[in-house]
Amino acid sequence: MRADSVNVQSVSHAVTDIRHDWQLAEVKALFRLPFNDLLYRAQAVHRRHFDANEIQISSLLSIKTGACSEDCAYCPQSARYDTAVKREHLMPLEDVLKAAAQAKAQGASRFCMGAAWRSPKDRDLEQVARMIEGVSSLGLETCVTLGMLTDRQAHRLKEAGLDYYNHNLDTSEAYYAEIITTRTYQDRLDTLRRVRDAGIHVCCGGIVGMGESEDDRAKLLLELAALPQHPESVPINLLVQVAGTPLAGTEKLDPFIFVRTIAVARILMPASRVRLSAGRTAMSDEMQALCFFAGANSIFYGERLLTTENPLVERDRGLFDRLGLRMETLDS
Ligand code: SAM
Ligand code: DTB
Ligand code: SF4
Repeated sequence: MRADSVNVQSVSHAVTDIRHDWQLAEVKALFRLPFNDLLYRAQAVHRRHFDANEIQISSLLSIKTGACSEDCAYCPQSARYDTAVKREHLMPLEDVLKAAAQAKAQGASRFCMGAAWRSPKDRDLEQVARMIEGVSSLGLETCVTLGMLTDRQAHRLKEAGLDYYNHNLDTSEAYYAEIITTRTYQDRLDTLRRVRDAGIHVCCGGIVGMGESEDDRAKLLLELAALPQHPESVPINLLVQVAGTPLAGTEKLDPFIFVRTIAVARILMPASRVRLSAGRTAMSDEMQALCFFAGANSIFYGERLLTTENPLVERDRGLFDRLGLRMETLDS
């Protein structure tokens, strides 16, 4: 189902369980529930709002790679770190459309284009606008992630027909300063407001496994749930540790804490698509199944995320078959 159509099942419950006033103590209490109780609760919320066996599928393409001026400590595309990522200029339109057509043929319903920019230049934005128009005309939903935007740029993207803008808060405000120094949390919130005001759907989440505390994870989710409107899509990324980045070698997160994070996101943002995002190559099939049970109902699909690996399409199809999951189609 498209995000802009009405989810009939959710209507009667929307008034009761969509909240923007969650308190830190409540969120921490959710994180600390016995695992079975937490998952049972998340699954119940999930079923009130969604078909529990349907997964939304997006494919990613890095349309401009590497040489980014920002210092995000997790990111292989920052110019400040010596990683194996090769710099590539903005991709030609035809190449983007070829990749989008392939993603559609493989079953994706949304195509997400990412650029390693602090913020786009107006000249570049016009090229991205052509890409959005082209991808839309293939019958795919469109998403872009280009960094910080001005009001005018957000409106320009809307005019080009953009469906979703991805811009993550990444972590709690307190921990953010340990991870990124070249822009502020408030910068991120400002862009999110501009995207929302321009009438574009918001895709906003974060990364766990960066050495943050339980408090930071709770505060990230609290921050997302306190937005005036919950993001339609909430990506929960498990840090992909890339050699050369400052976060390479960070202690691995207990997988059950990752699943708990998905479950708490589902409870706090009942009608949002919770996306099991980066990090799936390091997860067992069983762990991914637990994430789906905890309320994740979208993934990135295709063998690459932006610069790092993602499970092969055949493997994901096999997993969906084994779990009886269906891929969302735009007319379903
Ligand atoms: N440059 C733009 C920006 O930062 O908003 C858009 C692209 S950026 C790569 C998109 C998101 O990818 C980041 O906000 C971050 O959440 C996620 N990401 C980047 N590197 C990651 C990694 N190593 N592991 C997990 N998520 C990562
Ligand atoms: C999101 O939250 N995760 C995606 C997407 N939004 C753009 C990106 C993950 C990137 C992982 C590291 C890489 O492949 O470069
Ligand atoms: Fe640049 Fe985005 Fe990577 Fe930060 S996350 S270094 S802004 S590409």
